[in-house]
Amino acid sequence: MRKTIIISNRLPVKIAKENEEYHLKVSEGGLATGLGSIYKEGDNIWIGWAGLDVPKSDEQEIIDKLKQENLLPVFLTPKEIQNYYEGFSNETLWPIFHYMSTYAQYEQEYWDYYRLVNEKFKNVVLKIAKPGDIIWIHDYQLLLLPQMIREELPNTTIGFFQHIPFPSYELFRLIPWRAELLDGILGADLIGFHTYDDVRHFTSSATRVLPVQTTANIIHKDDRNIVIDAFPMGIDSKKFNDLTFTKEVLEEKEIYNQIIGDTKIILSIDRLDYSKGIIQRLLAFDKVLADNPQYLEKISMHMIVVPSRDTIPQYRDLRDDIDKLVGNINSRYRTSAWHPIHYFYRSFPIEILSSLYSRADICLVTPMRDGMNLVSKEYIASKTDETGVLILSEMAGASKELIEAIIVNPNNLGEMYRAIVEALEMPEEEKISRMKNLRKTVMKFDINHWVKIFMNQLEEVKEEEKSRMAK
Ligand code: GDG
Repeated sequence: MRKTIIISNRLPVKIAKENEEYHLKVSEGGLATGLGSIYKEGDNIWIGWAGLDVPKSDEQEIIDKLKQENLLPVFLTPKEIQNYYEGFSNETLWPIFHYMSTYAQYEQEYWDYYRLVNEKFKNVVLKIAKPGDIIWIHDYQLLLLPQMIREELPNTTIGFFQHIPFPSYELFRLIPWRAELLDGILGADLIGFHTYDDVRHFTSSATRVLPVQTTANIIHKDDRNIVIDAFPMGIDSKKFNDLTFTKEVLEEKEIYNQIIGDTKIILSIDRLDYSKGIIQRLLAFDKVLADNPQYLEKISMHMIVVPSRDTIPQYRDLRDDIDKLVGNINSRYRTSAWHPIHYFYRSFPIEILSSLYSRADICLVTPMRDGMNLVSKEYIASKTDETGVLILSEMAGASKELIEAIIVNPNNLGEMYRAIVEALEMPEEEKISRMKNLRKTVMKFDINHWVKIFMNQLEEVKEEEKSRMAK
């Protein structure tokens, strides 16, 4: 029987040790839910890092526990995590792929570990993969894996999807190991990105760096044809829609309303990351307060920043800069009864997110670069009353689909300022008309649709390739 293998850096599970025993909590995140229809079936399986350092003596216990959930772990040492994940993935690839080249580190040791860990993943895959299987690899931590598997199992069907942007050639060429990276990705039969711009950038880098030819969105390499295409990812829209009607969320919203009354809420939710444009967003909000005294005590920004990668210096600096700026703005404008910014540096349960999404008058999503950005879609799916305004950066992949949002350039403070004022003053009918259209898109093109079209196209591409080879 042919099976499907999903591979990503992290398994969709949280493992914690309590009272000498390991406990699992399977993730309810969008990707895990969407792929749940695949990896939970029959012999299908999801391979990834278990997310914690496991002593050798405990490995079998973890393997057995995960097996019940159709999950298979790759065990990584702290040194591997430090160099492959925090190092090459997050200090080399992440800044380059998000156009922040001055942050990039080019360390030979990072690269050596990146290759070694991709090999480690390959070895786990080879323990269970058979030639006819379908393999779907996710994201920038595993760029070498498609070709590593291809060399061992030439006829396997391999799909690859990258969740972050692919930069223009002028940025990508800065990486000393650019040819090896492209070679690695091109081991796949189908390569997916969120947008056509990413497809274009990838294809352009491949033709400039490697001896390959292209016809439309097909790259010809050696005797193989590889298809590159855009698959804009959706969310579990129904879940976000339905959550807003649950008792828990309605109660949360009620408590929140009692505290803030009819203050207009501008919502901002991100992981701590310099690609998310958090500082620029605060500066624009500061200008709105400075130039519009009529809004004082009438509007508040509710800002959640989820701690992330705080072992990396730029992330710690960013956290300190946010702390300072929020303190500065609050101390200048606050009154005893009102805070301009409610800032939280931690994560919240999804019910709290849902109550905030559905209550927020404006959602301000202004990344400097973002592959897609799911927060913008979660806000829309949660606006079941069909009001609310989304302000969205043109640098987020989501801006290609969510065209009824107010689209801004996050480098243009004046434009962001005007967008916030426009959203605050927007007539109710216009808000509703925009939100209705946005909701049509988000509810229809959800995560299940995304998984289905990627998997269907992967099978089609492989069939065509097989019949071409047979000729
Ligand atoms: C990468 C790409 C692409 C946030 N705060 C809390 C919380 N969240 C959840 C949100 C959302 C997720 O985190 C963030 O997703 P994004 O898409 O906005 O950003 P990245 O993490 O950078 O994701 C991105 C994505 O991959 C998918 O391809 O869109 O461009 O960078 O789902 O809801 N969740 C909970 N509590 C919080 O406080 N439970």
